[in-house]
Amino acid sequence: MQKSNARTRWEKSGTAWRKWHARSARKSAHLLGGAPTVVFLGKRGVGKSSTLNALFGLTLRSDAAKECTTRPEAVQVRVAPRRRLRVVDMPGIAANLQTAERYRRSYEYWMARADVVVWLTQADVRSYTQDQKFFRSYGPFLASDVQVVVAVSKFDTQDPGVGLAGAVLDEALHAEKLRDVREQLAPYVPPGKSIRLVPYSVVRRWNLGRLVAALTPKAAQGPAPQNMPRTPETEVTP
Ligand SMILES: Nc1nc2c(ncn2[C@@H]2O[C@H](COP(=O)(O)OP(=O)(O)OP(=O)(O)O)[C@@H](O)[C@H]2O)c(=O)[nH]1
Ligand SMILES: [Mg+2]
Repeated sequence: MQKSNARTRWEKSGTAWRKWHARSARKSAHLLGGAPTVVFLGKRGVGKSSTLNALFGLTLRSDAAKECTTRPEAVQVRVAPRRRLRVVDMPGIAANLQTAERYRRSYEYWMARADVVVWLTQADVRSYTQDQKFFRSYGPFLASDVQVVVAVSKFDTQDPGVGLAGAVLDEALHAEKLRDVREQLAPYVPPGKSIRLVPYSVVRRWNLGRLVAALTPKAAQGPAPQNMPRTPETEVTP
């Protein structure tokens, strides 16, 4: 019993140290003009890679049938003439028990380095257990100043009219869905952290502008830096 308490204390202090270390690294990266890091997370197949492709004209692999992204891919993208972000496409969580454990280190690594976490949950699913478990397990790796965006993907499956010219949007349905998502996730997001919800659809290209606008962290919304690399860069990471 005593041993397990000691172990828990050790694990907690390890988490605190990693968070402190990652926060210092983020601060120095910002001082050096580094791009803020935006990490895309969510269950398998919610549309992380497709969303990044649609938002930034990338060519990340996506798949309609089986688990697809197998390692994190970090890419520098331009969101305005002198504004760039480092977006990270993550392997989805909970495809099966083996991969859930294998990707643990990647989630910890990137949660600790994120300036903004974009959590995708898809509009046509009303079960949130895995989403809740994720925030409960990895929420402690989020620094206090990290912003959380909950992107409600595939909204066309919920309201087939979204994005179609002349279609009447079902505002009551949108509000009901967003209220449900917020109520289900809010208790599991670390205390004191607010979440911003953005519904959107890649296939209808609906609300993509609002999603991009939600990605720039408040701390980086001042004057744009002067020196920027000309081409997207990719990185190999855990
Ligand atoms: N109906 C609909 N389907 C979408 C939308 N966005 C993505 N999809 C589909 O969702 C499926 C999965 O997309 P991916 O981008 O591979 O999902 P992912 O979250 O990256 O999956 P993993 O890498 O396995 O974690 C593909 O068939 C996409 O075409 C959308 O807005 N609406
Ligand atoms: Mg993917």
